Amino acid sequence: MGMSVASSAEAAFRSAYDAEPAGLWAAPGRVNLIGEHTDYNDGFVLPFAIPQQTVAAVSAQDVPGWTVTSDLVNETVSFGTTGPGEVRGWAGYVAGIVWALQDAGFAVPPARIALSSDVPLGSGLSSSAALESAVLTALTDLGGFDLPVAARPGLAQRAENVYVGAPTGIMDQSASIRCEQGKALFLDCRSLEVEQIPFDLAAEGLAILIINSNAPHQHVDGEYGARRKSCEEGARILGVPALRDVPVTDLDAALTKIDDEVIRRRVRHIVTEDQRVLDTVELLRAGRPREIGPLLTASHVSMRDDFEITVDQVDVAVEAALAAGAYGARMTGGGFGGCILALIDTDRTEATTAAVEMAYEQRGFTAPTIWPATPAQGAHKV
Ligand code: GAF
Repeated sequence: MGMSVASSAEAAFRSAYDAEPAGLWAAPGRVNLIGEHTDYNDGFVLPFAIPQQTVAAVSAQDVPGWTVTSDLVNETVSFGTTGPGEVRGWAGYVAGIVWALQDAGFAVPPARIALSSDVPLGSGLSSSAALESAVLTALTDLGGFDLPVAARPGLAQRAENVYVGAPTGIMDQSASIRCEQGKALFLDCRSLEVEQIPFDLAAEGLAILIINSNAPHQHVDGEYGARRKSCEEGARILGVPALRDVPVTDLDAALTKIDDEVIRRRVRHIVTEDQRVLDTVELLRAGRPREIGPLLTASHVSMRDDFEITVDQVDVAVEAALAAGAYGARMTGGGFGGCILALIDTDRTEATTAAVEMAYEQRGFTAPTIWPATPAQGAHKV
């Protein structure tokens, strides 16, 4: 799979520019094992990179400016130095990376870029972070910049927040850039410290199944921003810098200080979710991966009832996977559609897949797409 995306990017480069690229840089999508909407609350997340990736084939050019093409859209876009928002659509993510690097003081070399990707778009698997991270890694290498890996996700996040204008946290770019093969990335979104948690499920006879609900994303941008505002309001009422600063042992007392019923539920999700991440990490460190199942499912219930970011299609997939014997299942990513993940015994792959497909058919939903996920490597030169 990896090589074919790289070959496609290379072929797209040749056909657009009639030349060979100087190099190929790959960056993966991700699933988040647990820790949803905690990143912008300075909390904890535990994503891992998936084998699906975006590859950028890139060469420096001697004329000023940047040209980018993608075999997904068959469109070529050229731009010079721009400010936030000036380049729109998919190319805006590329222009955003150039802008963020320049804004950080780097002299970005003029370049030609060709992109290819097999990260499903708009499914909550971070196709945009994969694109940003591939381009950032490529331009950083080509420019010979002294930009430590730990500082890169923040720069890509700035491209997304300020240039593209999406108020997202730092999880997705961190996952795409910092994940390692066979590991889940335990990230403290305040200190940006990471711990690579061994996550070799195959050795335990376990698998993570990704179930793409194929449900159309609805109102994602507005709802995401609204959740973020409610969390900030909760922190303000409680007098803490961020909801990460409310220990789960103080939760009941904290909730009595919040009059607004909706904000109370949003706060409860974040505070309990941070604790679930810590508990999951403990169990994985202790080599007890099956036991994380109930934490995954509790996370889903919290997203469904307290944070209110699920839709019927993802709830049905979770229920069907659990009924088929999954240890745990939850929606992963920003919400309002997208993917769920289920922790299962490997030999239950077909039965679980069939159960979810059947449940979708009975409800008259568009068929889901289901495949097993293995933790892959973060951004790198191919
Ligand atoms: C999206 C955002 F981009 C992330 O920053 C994160 O908030 C996630 O939703 C929810 O956990 O992927």
